[in-house]
Amino acid sequence: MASGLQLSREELLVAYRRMRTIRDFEDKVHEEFSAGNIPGFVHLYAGEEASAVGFCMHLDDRDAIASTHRGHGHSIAKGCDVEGMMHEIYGRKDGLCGGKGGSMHIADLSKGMLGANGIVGAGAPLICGAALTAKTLGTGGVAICFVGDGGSNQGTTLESYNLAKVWDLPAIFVVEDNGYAESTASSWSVGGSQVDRGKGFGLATHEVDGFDFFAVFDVAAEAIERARSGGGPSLVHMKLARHYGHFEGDAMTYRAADEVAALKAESDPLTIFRQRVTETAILNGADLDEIDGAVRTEIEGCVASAKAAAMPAESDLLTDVYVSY
Ligand SMILES: Cc1ncc(C[n+]2csc(CCOP(=O)(O)OP(=O)(O)O)c2C)c(N)n1
Ligand SMILES: [Mg+2]
Repeated sequence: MASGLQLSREELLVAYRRMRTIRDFEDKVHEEFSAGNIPGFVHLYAGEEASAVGFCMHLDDRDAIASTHRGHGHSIAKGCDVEGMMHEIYGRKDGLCGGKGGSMHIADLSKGMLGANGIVGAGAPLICGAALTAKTLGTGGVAICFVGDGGSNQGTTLESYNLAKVWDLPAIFVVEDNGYAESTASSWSVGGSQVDRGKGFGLATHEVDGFDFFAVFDVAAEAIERARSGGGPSLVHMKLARHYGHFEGDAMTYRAADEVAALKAESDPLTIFRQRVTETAILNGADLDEIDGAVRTEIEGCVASAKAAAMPAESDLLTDVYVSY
């Protein structure tokens, strides 16, 4: 695929709409959670949109992704139904997973979205399985795991780097280094370099600016093309940042008082995207404003319909417990 800046007008609008949808979805969930309207435990992805969208723009339904506990952005980018996701987060019966998974277990196998995941480091082994399936069946599919800086220290992740190389899989590990694992700074907890870890296992590696959709899109194109054409696994490391706390309710005492404000002012992936496409006159501000308005209305509609939707019935308690063969 062409470099990000050579994308067609339509493709750029799709990319922006996906990033804007993630942002508004997360801002709305933040608002609704703070008001006490959402049950459970929620981790928001706002600020990290360029990663999910930069990669998933290259994928289709034969490709698989595995996500993390911070999974809404990956799910939206991979094409999960946004209204179904909102209903799921509200625990409604018609949610994407019947209201039984909630924020941390959103999945849609028909879209190749293997799931958000409450277990840190659990995604990497999953994509080895998905990539082995794609390779064995010759589907041409690739499998991508998004993993945090904290998850990158899990043995499961490092074992998966090895397995991906040994099996020569169409697999890509995307290390989303947002600077923290809960409240622990990655500068303190991650030994050595992420890229060197990948090299140590024989993976092709890339370092990319996680705030810049176009940079991510181009690196993703290269790694995905390598995987699709039988060139084996890759690791992509990027620095990025979350706009909210680790979880909703996090007082963020470990972050400097002005850290988030500075991030929003200087490193917001949506602002960077807008600057880039308007500077180069590929799109104009009005194109993007129109999307902003449409997405705002869409997300408000999702919340309204989620609030009006039915909860699962008592009789639903024992369904989906066992697989029927
Ligand atoms: C195996 C396991 N250990 C610990 C936890 C608790 N936990 C949940 S999120 C998290 C931090 C993960 O940090 P990172 O991988 O950097 O992802 P981020 O939250 O920054 O997106 C931890 C330790 C868990 N869910 N699973
Ligand atoms: Mg992190």
